[in-house]
Amino acid sequence: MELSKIGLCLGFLFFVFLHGVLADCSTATRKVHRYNFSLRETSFTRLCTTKRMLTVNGQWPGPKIQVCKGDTAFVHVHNAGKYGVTIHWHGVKQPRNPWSDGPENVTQCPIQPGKSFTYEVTFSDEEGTVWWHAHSDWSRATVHGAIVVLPSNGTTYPFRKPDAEKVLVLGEWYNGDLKEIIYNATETGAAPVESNAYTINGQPGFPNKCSKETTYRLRVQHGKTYLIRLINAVMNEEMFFGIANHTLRVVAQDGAYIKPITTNYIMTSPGQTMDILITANQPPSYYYIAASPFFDAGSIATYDSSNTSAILEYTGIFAPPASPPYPSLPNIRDRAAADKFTNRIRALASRAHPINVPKKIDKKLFMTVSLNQILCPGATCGGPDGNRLSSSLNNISFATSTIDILQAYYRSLPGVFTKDFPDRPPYVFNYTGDVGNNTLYTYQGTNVTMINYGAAVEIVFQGTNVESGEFHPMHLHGYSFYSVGTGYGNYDETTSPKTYNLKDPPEVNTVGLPRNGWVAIRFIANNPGVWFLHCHLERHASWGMGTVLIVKNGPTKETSIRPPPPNMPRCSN
Ligand SMILES: *[C@@H]1O[C@H](CO)[C@@H](O)[C@H](O)[C@H]1NC(C)=O
Ligand SMILES: *[C@@H]1O[C@H](CO)[C@@H](O)[C@H](O)[C@H]1NC(C)=O
Ligand SMILES: *[C@@H]1O[C@H](CO)[C@@H](O)[C@H](O)[C@H]1NC(C)=O
Ligand SMILES: *[C@@H]1O[C@H](CO)[C@@H](O)[C@H](O)[C@H]1NC(C)=O
Ligand SMILES: *[C@@H]1O[C@H](CO)[C@@H](O)[C@H](O)[C@H]1NC(C)=O
Ligand SMILES: *[C@@H]1O[C@H](CO)[C@@H](O)[C@H](O)[C@H]1NC(C)=O
Ligand SMILES: *[C@@H]1O[C@H](CO)[C@@H](O)[C@H](O)[C@H]1NC(C)=O
Ligand SMILES: *[C@@H]1O[C@H](CO)[C@@H](O)[C@H](O)[C@H]1NC(C)=O
Ligand SMILES: *[C@@H]1O[C@H](CO)[C@@H](O)[C@H](O)[C@H]1NC(C)=O
Ligand SMILES: *[C@@H]1O[C@H](CO)[C@@H](O)[C@H](O)[C@H]1NC(C)=O
Ligand SMILES: [Cu+2]
Repeated sequence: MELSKIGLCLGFLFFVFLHGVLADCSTATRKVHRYNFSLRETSFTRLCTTKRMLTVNGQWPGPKIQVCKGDTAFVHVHNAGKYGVTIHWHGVKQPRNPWSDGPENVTQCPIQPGKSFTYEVTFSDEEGTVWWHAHSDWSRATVHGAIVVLPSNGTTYPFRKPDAEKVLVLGEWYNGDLKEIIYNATETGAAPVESNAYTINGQPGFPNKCSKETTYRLRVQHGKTYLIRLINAVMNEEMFFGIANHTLRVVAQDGAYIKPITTNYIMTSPGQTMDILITANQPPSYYYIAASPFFDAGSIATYDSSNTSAILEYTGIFAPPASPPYPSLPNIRDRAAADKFTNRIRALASRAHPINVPKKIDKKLFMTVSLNQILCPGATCGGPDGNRLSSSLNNISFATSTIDILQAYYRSLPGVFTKDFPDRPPYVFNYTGDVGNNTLYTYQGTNVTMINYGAAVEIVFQGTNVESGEFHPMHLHGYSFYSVGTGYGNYDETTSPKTYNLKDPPEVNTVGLPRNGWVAIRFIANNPGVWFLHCHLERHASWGMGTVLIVKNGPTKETSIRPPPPNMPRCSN
C-alpha cells in the first residue's frame, strides 16, 4: 500500500475513534437491547462545591441508549440509592405498555432502595432523539440521559448522512441536595431555590466559577458535518442555544423530522429535543457553544440568569485564540426571539415521513393553565401573601395518589381517582386580563379524563394571568401530537381555529404554551393506557400543574393495554 493511502486509512481510523461515526442499522444484529442502570449516590464537584447526588452508573449525564427504529430495550434498574425512584422514557410512546412509562404513582409506585425493576421500552415510530429521566420528586436533575433512535434498516435520514453525531445535554447544577430543595419548598409553600449553574454535558463551562478547565469540548474536523442531538434536561427554564460563527440547521424535534430550519440560535424548552446539523466550515480554532435562559414569569419567581458554555474545538494545528468568539443569543426576556424560532417549525410531512392530522374532532378539551395559591391558616406560609404556591389545570391542582392510577384503573380499585376532570374551566373569566383574587385559589384533586379508543382529540391549553402569567412547556406521555395553532390572549372559538395549520404542523411531545396565550394540539387516541399530562417545568409540576388522560381499550387484544409485568414495584401502603 502506498504511504499516502496508509495515511488516509489511519486518518479515517483516527476519525472513527475520535468522532464516533454514526452507527448504521444495516449492520445492527440485535432488535432487542439490554441495559443495566445502577442508581447510586456519586460524588461530583462543580462550582468549587462537592456533593453526593443520585446518578445512573455514576455518570452525569447518564448512559446513552441507542436503538434502531422499532426496536425494544429492556432496562434493568437497580436502586442502590437512599429513596424510591422511577424512570420515564420521554418521547417513547410505549404502545399498549403504560406499565413501563414511569411517572411516580401515575403508572407505578417507586422502585424502593435495594429493589430492582426491568422496564420494557417499546419503540414504534419515533426516529431521531428522545431521552430518559427520573420521574419522581426532583431526581431528574441528575438522573437523565439520551436515547438515540436511528433510521431502520433500508431507510435513511431525510438529509445527507452526517459524518458523525454528538449528544449535548443541557442541564442544571444545584449546590444543594435536590431532595432537600423540593422538601423545603413543599414544607414552607415557597418557591424552590433556583439552580447555581446551567450545564452542557454536566459542565457549567466558562464563565462559571471553577469551571474553565473542565468545560466540555466538542471536537470537530474541518469540512465534516455533525449531527448534534440536543436534549433540554433543564428543570425550570427555557433555553436559547447557539454556536459562535456556525450556522445551525435544525432537522428534527422530539423524535420526528421537520422541514430544515437554518438559524443562528434556537429556543428549546425543558422536555424538548432538537436534532441540529452543523458543518465545521470555519477557520480551525475554538468557538464557544453557549446556552442562556429564556424566562418570562412575573416577579414571584426567581431564576438562574447565568449562561453555560462548551467549546467547539477543531482538530489540527492553529494558534489558540486569546478569547474564542461567543455566540450572540437573545436577551433573557426576549419573547419575540423565542416565538420567531418556534413559529418556523413545520413537520417534514414527506412521502417517507407522512403525517396524519385529525380534521374532525370527537373529543374537545379546553384547559386553563394557572399558577395559584392555597390559603395558609394564619398566613404563615412562605409563598406570596403568606400562602402556599400552587398550580392547576382547570382549577384542579393534581394531587398525587399513593397507589398508582394505572393499577387502580386496571384492577378497578376504588377511591384512588375520579373520572370527572372537567372538559372546560368551571368559571369563565378574562383569563389573560387583570384577574382579581377571586380566581387565585385552587383545590387539590385526583380527577382524570376518560377518552374512547380511537377518538380524535383536541386540547386547547389556555395560559392565564392568575398569580402570574408564564410560558409553560406542556408534555403528554404515551403520544406525540400535532401542535396546530397558537396565539396570544384568550382563545376564541370562532376566530382561533381559522388560524390553525392542519397541513404540516410539527409532531411533538412537548409544546410551548406562550405567556398569557393559548396553544391547540390534536392527536388520535390510539394508544390505550394511563397517560400523564403536565407542565415540564419541575416547580410547576410539583405544585400540581398536571392531570391524567385515560385512553380506554379498543375492541381487540391488539388495541388493549398489555397485562402488567410480574415484577411491578409494590406500593408501600
Ligand atoms: C438489512 O437489509 C438488507 C436488505 O434487505 C439485508 O440483506 C440485511 O441482512 C439487513 N440487515 C439486518 C441487520 O437485518
Ligand atoms: C447486567 O447485569 C447482569 C447481572 O449483574 C449481568 O449478568 C449482565 O451481563 C449485565 N448486562 C449488561 C448488558 O451489562
Ligand atoms: C432546607 O431548609 C433548611 C432549614 O431552613 C436549611 O438549613 C437548608 O439549607 C435548606 N436546604 C436547601 C438544600 O436549600
Ligand atoms: C467570528 O465572527 C465574528 C463576527 O462575525 C468575526 O468578527 C470573527 O472574525 C469570526 N471569527 C473567526 C475565527 O472566524
Ligand atoms: C449570556 O450570553 C448572552 C448572549 O451572548 C449575553 O448577552 C449575556 O450577557 C450573557 N450573560 C451572562 C450572565 O454571562
Ligand atoms: C407515592 O406513593 C407512595 C406510597 O406508595 C408514597 O409514599 C409517596 O409519597 C407517593 N408519592 C407522591 C409524590 O405522592
Ligand atoms: C374532583 O374530584 C373530587 C374527588 O376527588 C371531587 O370532590 C370534585 O368534585 C372533582 N372536581 C371536579 C371539578 O370534577
Ligand atoms: C381582557 O383583558 C385584556 C388585558 O387587560 C384586555 O385587553 C381585553 O380587552 C380583555 N378582554 C375582555 C373580553 O374583556
Ligand atoms: C389580593 O389579596 C391580597 C392578600 O390578601 C391583597 O394584598 C391584595 O390587595 C388583593 N388584591 C386584590 C386585587 O384584591
Ligand atoms: C377554584 O377553586 C377554588 C376552591 O374551590 C375557588 O375558591 C375558586 O373560585 C375557583 N377558581 C376558579 C377560577 O374557578
Ligand atoms: Cu408551567
